[in-house]
Amino acid sequence: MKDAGATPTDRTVHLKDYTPFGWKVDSVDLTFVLAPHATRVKSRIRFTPTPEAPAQDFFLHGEDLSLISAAIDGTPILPEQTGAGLTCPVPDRPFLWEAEVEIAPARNTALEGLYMSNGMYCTQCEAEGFRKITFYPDRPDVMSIFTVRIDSDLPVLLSNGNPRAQVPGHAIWHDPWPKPAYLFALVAGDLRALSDTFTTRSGRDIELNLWVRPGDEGKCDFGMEALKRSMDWDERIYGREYDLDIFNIVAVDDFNMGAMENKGLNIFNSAAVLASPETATDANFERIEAIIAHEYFHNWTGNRITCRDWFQLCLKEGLTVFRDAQFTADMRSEPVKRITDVIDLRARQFREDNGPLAHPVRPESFQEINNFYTATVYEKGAELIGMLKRLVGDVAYARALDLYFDRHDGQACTIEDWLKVFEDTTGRDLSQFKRWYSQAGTPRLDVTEEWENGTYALTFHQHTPPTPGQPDKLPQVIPVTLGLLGPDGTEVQPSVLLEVTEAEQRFTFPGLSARPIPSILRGFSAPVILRREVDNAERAFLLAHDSDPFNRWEAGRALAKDALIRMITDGAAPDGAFIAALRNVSTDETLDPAFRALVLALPSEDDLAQTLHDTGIIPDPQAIWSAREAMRDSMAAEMEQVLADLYDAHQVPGAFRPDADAAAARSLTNGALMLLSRRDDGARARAQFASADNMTQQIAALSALLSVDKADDALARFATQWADDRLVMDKWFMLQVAFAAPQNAARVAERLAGHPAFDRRNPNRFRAVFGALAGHAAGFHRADGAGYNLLADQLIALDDLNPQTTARMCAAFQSWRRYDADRQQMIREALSRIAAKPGLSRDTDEMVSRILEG
Ligand code: B3K
Ligand code: ZN
Repeated sequence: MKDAGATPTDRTVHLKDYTPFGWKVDSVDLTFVLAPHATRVKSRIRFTPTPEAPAQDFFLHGEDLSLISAAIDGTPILPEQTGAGLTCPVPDRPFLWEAEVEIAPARNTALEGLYMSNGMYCTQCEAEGFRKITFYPDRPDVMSIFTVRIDSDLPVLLSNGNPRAQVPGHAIWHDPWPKPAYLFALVAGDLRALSDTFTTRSGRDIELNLWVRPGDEGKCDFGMEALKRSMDWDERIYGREYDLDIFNIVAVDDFNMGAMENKGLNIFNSAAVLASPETATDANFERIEAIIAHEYFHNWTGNRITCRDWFQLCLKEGLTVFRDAQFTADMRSEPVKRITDVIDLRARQFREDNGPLAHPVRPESFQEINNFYTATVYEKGAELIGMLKRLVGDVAYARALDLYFDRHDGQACTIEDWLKVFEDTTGRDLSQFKRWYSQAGTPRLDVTEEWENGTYALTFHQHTPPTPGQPDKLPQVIPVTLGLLGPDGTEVQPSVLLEVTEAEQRFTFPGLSARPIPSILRGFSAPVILRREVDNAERAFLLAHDSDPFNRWEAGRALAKDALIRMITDGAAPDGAFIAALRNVSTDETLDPAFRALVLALPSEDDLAQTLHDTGIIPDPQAIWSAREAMRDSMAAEMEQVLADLYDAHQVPGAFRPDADAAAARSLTNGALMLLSRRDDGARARAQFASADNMTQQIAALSALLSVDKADDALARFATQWADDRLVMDKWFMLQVAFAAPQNAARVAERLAGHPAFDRRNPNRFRAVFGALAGHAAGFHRADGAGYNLLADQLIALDDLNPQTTARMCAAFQSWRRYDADRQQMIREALSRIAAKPGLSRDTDEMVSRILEG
């Protein structure tokens, strides 16, 4: 094995070094005797040499394990151990490996491997956590059949697959589907289930359980319904049926990310699955539905077909994000889903792609793979699938996917395998498309136009800026969906797909009676930055007339940005024409209220900072903050009556329902409430807070009161009402930082970190406070560096406990080179202070170095 003998702090793994493992694992039998400080794990693993693999030493990964005993074919052995694993001589024929190790789940605050959360045992093995449970070839291309016995007095004992025995004191689980170790899971605790059944289209009854801690039983209904909708959707749309007798989901309070797709035993951050009308917002419901779907869809895209190595992570993640987005679009509104996905893509992925952390969708090297579960791998990875589908068409896409499932079921695959099914299905050469996987950075697409004798021409010029380690880029294939509108707003050229493959390329449209107005990159058909000289009259025209909802929203967004940038750079007054255009859209009752709410929301501070930076201006976070405030004041003043009418007209009567229509109406009324509070001193918000019978309305009212600094009473009442609800209290922590005035944000975060209910060990709580600080651009970038210093202190303290969450949150500093010399200097000092911490984790070390050096 490549990393045999490497020390944990010095290992860069390269895609080009991939070599297959020299043994096949025929079966794995594990026995767990659970105890918080001394869990015993016995393993019996059958290995068979694979003669076709290159010769290599036998090496098993293992970290933080106390080896009690090991034997080969019953003969005790003394393997040679390093911090990364062990090695020993093995016979050149099939053999049985047996080992017993001891681990201490109660001391595992990293939340990777086997750990404890509120008295419950649970696991997180992706990417490389299984090696903290027992010695094993912990790599995704080693797939095997697992049988697991759990000995414990706890009432609920779960693992992957189907149950074989469940009696007081122990349980046995058998998973008939070969899987890599990263999909292993174990849960044990005093849990309650909401149970249900799903009948597959071939008529098999599947037992479904959503397991929660006592007290959370009332928050399971929505998750269960979402699961059944996901199972049905994957059968209908992708022809994929579930393949075990039972599907378990467990909610865990302490979890590093959203959820995990372990075979037959998905483990969820409780924030990503528990919901009731009283405790969860519309946004929470939508996110929960998407994550349940995402993890369920992994059963085929990830589990039945997995990744050969971790460089191929986007093979399962990009595809599964794409599938969950299709699902959400089907369940809710397709245009609204697309617009919100693009907002998120620009906020997180474009930021990553345009800074020191830029990396290809398929990275070529890493030190710590957990640092590559990024917006680029996930969200840009999903965009690549969307482009592929656009390029080959829906029918060919469906045929290619069928071939992928037929050809690769049970295998650990690569991006080459994935592209090959498209090539074989369509006959198309995808070698240029493949550059999307290897070239980092967001392509810039400059467009110029000509109009002569009834012919309209568009010339595209593509260029991708340098990124760390990649100074020069080749042209990529960019699918550009285009429509042309006539002067009266009718469509003279319905949507067509242009394939831009050259550095420069021209397309002509003859036979037009008048110069058309182009609607370019409809539906955001490629993840690029489109640049074109365009005036505000044309933007207003598209906002009023474009038949493509995405570009309609995009035109409004461009108007908003232009107005705000003029306020920031020239001290201009808020643009009356922009506000008039907003008034027209927001009162157009033919439009989806959710779409109107999106048009009313201003571009984020970070978006404006990046836009300024792209035009060569150093962004001043305080000036950006003030411009948005002033714009909101003007919107509220000039649209007061319109907003009041919207607020009244779209109230949703009756009991709370989390469906898309009701959520859309609430997003519009609550968007209006936010602005109206600037005019009525918070009167409406106070009334809504007092009468709210659901969290969406309560949080919207509280946020509106916070935004006008009138929330003291409401905050106190909220804290009393929800003191015992962890997830709701996370919102209480988060909102106070998010709505603090810029000069106060760091101070509020620091005060909250001293609150008795603050718990650094709980990632949700830590992120509630410090994720909110990092997201508060003007507060985080306060001129005296208080935001930087506080976050650095907190990350230094967290690193000993939880390297994964610490490393992730270092990304708050990634855009540092945009800012002025003083801020850059302060950020460099904050990062250097983190880097100098004795015993810094490999995770954090890699992130800080990349940010500083990239
Ligand atoms: N596959 C997991 C993420 C694992 C993250 C490991 N650091 C969740 C998901 O993408 O579905
Ligand atoms: Zn995933």
